Amino acid sequence: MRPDPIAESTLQAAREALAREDRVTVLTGAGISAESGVPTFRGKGGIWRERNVTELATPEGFARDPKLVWEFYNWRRDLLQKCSPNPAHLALADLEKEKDGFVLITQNVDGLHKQAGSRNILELHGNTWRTRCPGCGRREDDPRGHVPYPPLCPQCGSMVRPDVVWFGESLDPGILEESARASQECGLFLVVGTSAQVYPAAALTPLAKRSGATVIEVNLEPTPHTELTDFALTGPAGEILPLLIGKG
Ligand code: BV8
Ligand code: ZN
Repeated sequence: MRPDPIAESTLQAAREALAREDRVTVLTGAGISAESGVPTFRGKGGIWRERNVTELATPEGFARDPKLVWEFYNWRRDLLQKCSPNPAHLALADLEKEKDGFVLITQNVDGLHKQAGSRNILELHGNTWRTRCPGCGRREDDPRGHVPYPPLCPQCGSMVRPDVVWFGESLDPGILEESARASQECGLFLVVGTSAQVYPAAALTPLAKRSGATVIEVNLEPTPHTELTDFALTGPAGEILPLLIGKG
């Protein structure tokens, strides 16, 4: 079902609020990559709908069955290889060029923001194109689709893992602190395509609001944070973001 078209006056007011603010922080979730063909996690067809997240996205699951977990991440790598940035990613890369104080915080691990040309990116949950060795800490960018199994560290021989943050694992403290600061110090906080259910990422929107930022949300449907927002723009990010930054 198509959401009601956004009133032109609401979009215009949101566009003006964005245009007059130089300190802009953006938080994105899986929804911004949906129009690139990347499945989301909790919506229809979502990744977690027919899979057991505790088997696939926890350190316990990896310890129990690393082959199953690598099959899951290889499935996502193969799929992502066919995906490219959509107009929403490209709009954020354009926006960054126009703002002196721009920070992009993403929960996504798909690497599409970087491919779209964004530069100042904080990847809260890591990146599926990078592997990390639990034995010696060695990290490697590995753009191959399929990682042959078993992927062993060339340095110490341990089994390497996707360099992503699983449930029950702490986020990188430096990235989290920079994200909190960017949420506190911005004048406008734009949150796009997240169901606002995963913490600590989901704490950033209320933090921005409490710190006095104007909040714009872009989503297909309301979220637990919609009532916090100054502007809730309902519709696909690939259509709304170009309009919002005045390029659509
Ligand atoms: C931690 C791995 C400290 C990488 C992911 C009880 C209460 C509160 C918190 C907890 C709790 N129990 C446990 C916790 C903590 C837990 C948590 O928050 N659980 C939730 C589910 C209740 N968090 C953690 O474990 C975090 N670590 O807390 O560390 C700690 C340390 C030790 C011991 C204890 C605690 C780690 C969180 C990171 C988990 N890793 N993924 C990967 O393989 O991807 S999370 C996973 O969800 C993804 O990374 C994803 O980024 C993230 C968030 O999902 P969304 O991006 O929001 O995607 P979703 O599908 O949900 O929503 C899509 C949205 O887009 C929808 O709103 C939809 O309407 C919209 N949309 C769709 N299409 C479009 C669109 N919008 C616009 N346009 C479109 N076209
Ligand atoms: Zn190693």
